[in-house]
Amino acid sequence: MYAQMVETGVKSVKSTTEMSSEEQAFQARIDAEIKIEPKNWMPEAYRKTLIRQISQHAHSEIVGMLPEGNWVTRAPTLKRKLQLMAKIQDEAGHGLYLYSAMETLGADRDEEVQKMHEGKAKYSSIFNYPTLNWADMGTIGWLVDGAAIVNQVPLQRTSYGPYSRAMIRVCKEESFHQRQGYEILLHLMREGNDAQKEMVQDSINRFWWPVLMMFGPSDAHSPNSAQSMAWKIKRHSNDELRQRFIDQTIPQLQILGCTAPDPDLKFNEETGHWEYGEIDWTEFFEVLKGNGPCNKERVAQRKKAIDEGAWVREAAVAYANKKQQRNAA
Ligand code: BYC
Repeated sequence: MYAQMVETGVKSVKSTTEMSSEEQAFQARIDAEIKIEPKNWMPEAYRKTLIRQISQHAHSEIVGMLPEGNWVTRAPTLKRKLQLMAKIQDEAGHGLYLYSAMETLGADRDEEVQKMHEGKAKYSSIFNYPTLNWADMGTIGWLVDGAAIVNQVPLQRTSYGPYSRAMIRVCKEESFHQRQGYEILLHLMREGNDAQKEMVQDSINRFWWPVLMMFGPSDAHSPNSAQSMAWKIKRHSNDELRQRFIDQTIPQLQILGCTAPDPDLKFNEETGHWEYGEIDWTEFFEVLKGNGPCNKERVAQRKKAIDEGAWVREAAVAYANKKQQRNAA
């Protein structure tokens, strides 16, 4: 067992006897489903794990605005443009709640953003793929936000209070995103011409596998899962959530009249689950290393936005200082 853990990079979890008395009391609080709040004592590794996960999550929301932002000027109707702009704005809001939750752990927002710009902190792999046609806006809402919901619904019960509360609000908005995406595709499939229907299938073909990768490496190769589940930061394993997503998505795919690009996809009557083919983990790890189709472009765009927005942040700070001085006088 230990040899297998070393081979796969899975980190081991401390047993109760290996824990200090403070750690035991902390774990007992978690086991009793009492939320951990910013002023409570917490193991340094718990704090670091949360900063890593919440910052990655926040970066994903912000970088996630870019592939959709690419289509605002080309949305086919005014209604679609308004919906898309509202969705992108929601993602910015999600990023802000999450950065705030991360700051309650003592992390500095600018430093964490800088780490992402230097390639030291990750954001979701899915946003390193290009958006090539209008149907991609539907597919992102339906599949990408759909996968995000499956991952985030259990995070509403995560053990850290501020993260859990941010997730409750985020999940409500994600449900609207998922439905608006599905509606775009349904409209194209029901009212569209052959070229528009082909555009939907092409979009699903390109996004299907990268969306399945959003749930992270398989359980046997997920170094952080065991400890994060013991601390109830994560409530389900990566593979469990991936399976849940596939099971709920295939019936929606069938209603659309489209197919998944997976010849091994089949329903197992005995288990009641859809079985799926092998995920290309080489591609996943290449994207994580910065070698996906759009990694460089996305990071460059974020750096440019931060640099060009510096004067706005400086002006806001100067105004706040001036107001404080006036109020004091
Ligand atoms: N992409 O041990 P593991 C959205 C990394 S955006 C990149 O399983 P963990 C939306 C992982 O970080 C959705 N990296 O890790 C926005 C770790 O590397 P480090 C974002 C990934 O943390 C706009 C290594 O691989 N959602 O909603 O236990 C428009 C080993 O993995 C990915 C979240 O961030 C990936 N896909 O589990 C539309 C949810 N997968 O950090 C939608 C919160 C794994 O050790 N995060 N890695 O260097 C989580 O639930 C967990 O962090 C994960 C990974 C399930 C993603």
